[in-house]
Amino acid sequence: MPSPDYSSYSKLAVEAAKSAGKIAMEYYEKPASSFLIGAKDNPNSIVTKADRECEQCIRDYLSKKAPGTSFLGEEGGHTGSSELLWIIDPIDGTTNFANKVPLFAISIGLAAGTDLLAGAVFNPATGELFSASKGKGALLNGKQIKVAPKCGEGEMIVASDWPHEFPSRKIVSDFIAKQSQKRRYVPVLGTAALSLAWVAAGRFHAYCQPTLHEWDLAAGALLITEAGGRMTRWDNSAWKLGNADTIGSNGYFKV
Ligand code: LIP
Repeated sequence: MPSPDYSSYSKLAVEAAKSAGKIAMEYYEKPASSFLIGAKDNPNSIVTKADRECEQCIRDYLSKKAPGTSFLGEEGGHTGSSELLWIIDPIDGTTNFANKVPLFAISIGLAAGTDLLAGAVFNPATGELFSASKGKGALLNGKQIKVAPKCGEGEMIVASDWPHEFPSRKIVSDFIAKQSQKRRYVPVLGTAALSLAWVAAGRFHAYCQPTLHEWDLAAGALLITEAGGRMTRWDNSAWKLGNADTIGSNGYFKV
């Protein structure tokens, strides 16, 4: 039996991400003081007017085009009762965004339970748009992408990222200290969604973060598996949506 085609959903995610991207870029051109709202539950986790407007724009678009679906958004939480769930990070990398660093992304994934079906990650500052649907591969601006081929341990580029919480940063600083002694490079972009997309595009061999939320990674995880890579937990066991400790790789990385 042919597997179901979810590409119409990934097209919806792409359109929603593009609309939100226009809003994000209007704010990006302005002084941050005009759109910064402040810190959320943690002093390192900030929110802006752009985050809230982008999420609303995405919710409005998708509820019109895919009526009856549910939402889980970083800013608006969980709404709806359908199993078909849009998982939204309206601006992943908000600190970069607010500081005019052009590394941030709108991330929209679609899941049924823990099954990832479709998604898009869009960086409106560079125009790079990654998309995927289950069983159909992953694309960057319409062209197929693949994870990086196997290479020597010492040639690997292994990215990581700083959680908002200080205690979890200790895990990452220990990790970066170790990895930096045996890998070619250990980048930190400041956006999980984009880092996962970059693994899918073969720019990094792995991305490792111990405390991610569903909205940081739903779309990026699908991009990686559809680009031929693998998602695991930090102990190398199988990863599923809902696990915070996350490694997205080309399939040849172990902590
Ligand atoms: C952040 C990510 C960052 C990750 C943080 C956080 P935000 O998302 O982009 O890369 O390390 O844990 O989730 O708050 O900018 O949307």
